[in-house]
Amino acid sequence: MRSSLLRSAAVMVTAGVMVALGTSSALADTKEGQHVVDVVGDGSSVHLDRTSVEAGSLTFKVSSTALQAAGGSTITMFRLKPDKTLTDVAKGYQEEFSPVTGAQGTRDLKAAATFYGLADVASGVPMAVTETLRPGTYYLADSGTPPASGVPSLTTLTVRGDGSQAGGDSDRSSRLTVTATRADRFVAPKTWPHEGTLTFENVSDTLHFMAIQPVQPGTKDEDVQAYLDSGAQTPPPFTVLDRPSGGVDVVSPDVSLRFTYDLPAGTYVLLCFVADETTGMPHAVMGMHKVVVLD
Ligand SMILES: [Cu+2]
Repeated sequence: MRSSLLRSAAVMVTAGVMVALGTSSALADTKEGQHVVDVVGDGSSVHLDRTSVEAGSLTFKVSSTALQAAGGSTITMFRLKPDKTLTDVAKGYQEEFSPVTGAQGTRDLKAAATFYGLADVASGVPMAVTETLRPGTYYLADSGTPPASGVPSLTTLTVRGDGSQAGGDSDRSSRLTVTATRADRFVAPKTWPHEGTLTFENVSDTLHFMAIQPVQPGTKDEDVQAYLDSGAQTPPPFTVLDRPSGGVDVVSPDVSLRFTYDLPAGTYVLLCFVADETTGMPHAVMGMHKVVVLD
């Protein structure tokens, strides 16, 4: 799900700049096997290397053929709640992106489905998500380049089993935790390793995501807030042109996942643009941003 003003602004400015990174060591150690699913987005659809997988702790290796300058991939995975339909999700999705109906959109999306990430990626900048999934039908979409009207196409993943494996854990350990809180804030350490695995947990009662956007060194949260408050349609003065972004896509309340990333060292800002369920105001404008330094 994508409604990031900053990201859109950055995309405009970086158009034509191609970012290519080497193979990530943090990502290269992902074990191959039945619990790994390759997920490739192209900006508007998702391709999986399998149609079904056994329940338990699963690692999704998420990559994209879309350049960051073209918007990259925004890959969402969800499961319908009981008695809900894909039409309910589509309705919430379309509402979410209008300032007028954003609040209703968040409420409808939360009621219709449980969201499990996955990740915001671009060509040359893969990420991985590890989480425990129970048996059921899951849907994946890439809204990196959303259609002018309608909703992105869906790819289905069947998670098999009787649930007995669902308690399995992964050997992928995380060194830091980012918490999306009930107060619509990110709680996270100020300094991170530039590559590794973090735990992202949503302990609030609404939807959140975590875009990781590069910013100029010295950028402060007050600078980010001032830009957001200004309503400017031009890129922020702290925009960075030559470093990739990434992020964890929409996560439902009480869902946690592990996120493996490899980004160039530097200063970044964490942002969430989900609409508040009452006012429709994007969480970032309400203060859900946090500047961190990756070293
Ligand atoms: Cu949020």
